[in-house]
Amino acid sequence: MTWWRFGVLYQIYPRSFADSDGDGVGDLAGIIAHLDHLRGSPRSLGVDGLWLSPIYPSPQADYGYDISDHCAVDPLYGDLATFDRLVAEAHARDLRVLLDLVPGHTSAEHPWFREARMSRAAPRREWYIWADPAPDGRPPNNWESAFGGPAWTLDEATEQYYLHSFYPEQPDLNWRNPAVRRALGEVTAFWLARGVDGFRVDAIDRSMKDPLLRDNPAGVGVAAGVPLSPGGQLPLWNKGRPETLDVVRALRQAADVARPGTLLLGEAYVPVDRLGRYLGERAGEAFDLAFDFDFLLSPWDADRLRLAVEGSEAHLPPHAWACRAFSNHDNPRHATRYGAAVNRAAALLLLTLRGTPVLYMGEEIGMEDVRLPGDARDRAGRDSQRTPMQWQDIPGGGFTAGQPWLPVGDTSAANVAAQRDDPGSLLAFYRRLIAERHSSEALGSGTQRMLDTARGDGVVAFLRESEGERLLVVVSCAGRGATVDLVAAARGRIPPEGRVRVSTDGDRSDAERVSVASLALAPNEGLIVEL
Ligand code: TEU
Repeated sequence: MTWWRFGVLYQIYPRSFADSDGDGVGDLAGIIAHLDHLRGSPRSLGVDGLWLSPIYPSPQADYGYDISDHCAVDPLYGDLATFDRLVAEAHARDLRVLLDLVPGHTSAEHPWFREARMSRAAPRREWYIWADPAPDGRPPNNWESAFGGPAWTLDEATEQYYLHSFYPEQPDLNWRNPAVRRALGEVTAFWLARGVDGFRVDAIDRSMKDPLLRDNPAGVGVAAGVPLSPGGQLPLWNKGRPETLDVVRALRQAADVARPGTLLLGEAYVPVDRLGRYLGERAGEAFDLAFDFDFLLSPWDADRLRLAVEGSEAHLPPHAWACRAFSNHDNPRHATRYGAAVNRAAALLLLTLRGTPVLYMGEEIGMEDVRLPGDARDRAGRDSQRTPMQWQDIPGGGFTAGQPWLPVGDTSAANVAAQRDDPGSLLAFYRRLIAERHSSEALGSGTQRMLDTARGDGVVAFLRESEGERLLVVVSCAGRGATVDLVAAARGRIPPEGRVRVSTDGDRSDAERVSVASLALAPNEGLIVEL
């Protein structure tokens, strides 16, 4: 089985992971110095791969998602030699490295766009998407940027609007132009030649737009889970277009030519029943994985989580494999959304489900969103979940010796140093779950079957089975104790008793025998039971 099916991925937001030179911003040398946290020592988490949010030269209007040079490292973070050292050090620990590939747009400062905006006849004009103003001078249509406001900005000099799905500083590339496909293919090859193992591919659902530039309708009466634009519009014509599969195929081909087996993990904010479009009809044709945002955006509610999990199992094409995270750099942290009381149960759920789990830096120590005193840095309001990694309980959190670019949260309990050697810590619990996942065939690759627990019980329960191993996972999402009959929920398919393998509840001992016909659960308890 491929490494990423068994594997656990870990997202690093480079600005905020570790600062080696005291400028208050994280950097590659800082990451290298902390690789042991991830893998390679007995106290490591034990993850299999890391994903770095963008490290390329950038004016930082969208903190690196506005790239001005795809084939270099921003001096804030280091240089190519340091990057090569990072890859070597990671590989020496058997830790894979994924970069963030941003195919949909560049920075407005990118030489391609500077050239494109020089004149209507500029050779690279058609690398971006231009349109004449409407007869009344307004934008060509009503499309909205994902961050709010019109998705069009007038270029005064050439008197045409350019399209930007995100900030005006991020003009959209024109993926209908073969030269753009080639250029991004070359970017992929550049980094694969430096040894990277794959890419997380940014905002793929925005890469294709209606060539007629038709107006979007208002999002009235649409199904829950379909994300609307900030102004309430249904992004029918500028997002999730069927032609997007061509873009993914082009990236796949470029990656395979440079290095077969490259992992491509796509980001598409679409309901899970539409993810298949990005995964192709056959394995190896498109993305290997695509984030399940129904899961990430679900509240801590048993019925909703069950639906999200079963939705992905049922809707993904048979060759595909789910990919789930509870937190990332774009959304409030789950410790804050759900409350710290459920951190362990959430970890147990994420790390026992069939599919590749992705951790967001800091969740393993229970980091929470940090409320900022005014002065936001990110215009889209995402600073709170991007604050520095908390290594130690000292000023600067062990992240920096200087002034951190964003304030450091409460480090009194949530810090790596305090938790690393404490067997009762959240960090130790994550380490344990990852180790279980690696050593258990049922958890790594076994089948999954949800038990039909009663609605309102507040319990998610499922079987993970492989030849010779049968595990029952039970997670209570209820803030009160509950007693459930899982034999009935399994329609009699399981024995009435089992043995505890892992529990979120310190009061239970490993190998304790429990009745699953009448299982008494503590509030927000999670359990792995061997049947
Ligand atoms: O995000 C894509 C995306 O759809 C975001 O608009 C997302 O919906 C929003 O941030 C949720 O708050 C990716 C990156 O993850 C994000 O950081 C970038 O800003 C964006 O693309 C543009 O590159």
